[in-house]
Amino acid sequence: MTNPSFEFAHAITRKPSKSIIAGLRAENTGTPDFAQMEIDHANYVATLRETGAEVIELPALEAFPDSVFVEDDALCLKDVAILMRPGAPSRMGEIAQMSSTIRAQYENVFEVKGPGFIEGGDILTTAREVLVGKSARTDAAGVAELREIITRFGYTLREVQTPPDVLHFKTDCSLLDGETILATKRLDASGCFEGYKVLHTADGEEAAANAIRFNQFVIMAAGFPKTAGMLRAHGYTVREINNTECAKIDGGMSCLSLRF
Ligand code: CIR
Repeated sequence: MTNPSFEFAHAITRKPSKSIIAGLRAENTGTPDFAQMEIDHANYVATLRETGAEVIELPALEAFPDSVFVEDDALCLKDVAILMRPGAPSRMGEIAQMSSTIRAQYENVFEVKGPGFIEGGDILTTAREVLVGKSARTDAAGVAELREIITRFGYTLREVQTPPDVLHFKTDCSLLDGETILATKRLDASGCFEGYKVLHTADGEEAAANAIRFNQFVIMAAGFPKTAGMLRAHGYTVREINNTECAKIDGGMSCLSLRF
């Protein structure tokens, strides 16, 4: 019996474009080094493939600096996929570029048509529900439209709140297995994970929270040794990937793929 919240046969990624140096960011911490980013991205894709999954690698899109962050473009569930409606105006055009790939993989495809906004980074799918954090990119109308679509397929959506000044809900959390979540203390303190087992990122390592469980691996950004050690002590097989360049534009491990 597979667990669709972390056992995946497929992933979609998109190569970084040179324009990524103009990617959106909350604060300026330096220009991403494109050559390093290409190396990191190749490592990420190779790690996904190492699990046996098929990875569909899409070509770079120079017109969309943030298009490497494909997670924000769609929500891929077991039997239905939903194209998102990004709250960042510069990212809206990414959806049309993702649409045909999603439609080739799924029979049931829906689109969030608006007027609301919603980005995939604000959505955490667990074995029992779909958690959606309202944020500066995801509003109540966007959440309501997604709820209306996925309820028809038997999913339960629970609306929660992304912490203030945090880009996306999943900037601060990830799924580790069917019942276990890795989260920052600040997000867990909101009470949104009641009923789950929660492991906390180490103090000062909050940026480690954006990880992914992909088949046998927990894939996380390198440079967070206390959190990586804690996960290994809990029995997870951890793979660390350099994320210094994506981090300059607020991106992490989950943002770089769609998984299904
Ligand atoms: C943005 O601000 O949209 C990009 N620079 C980063 C997107 C990260 N995506 C994610 O957390 N799912």
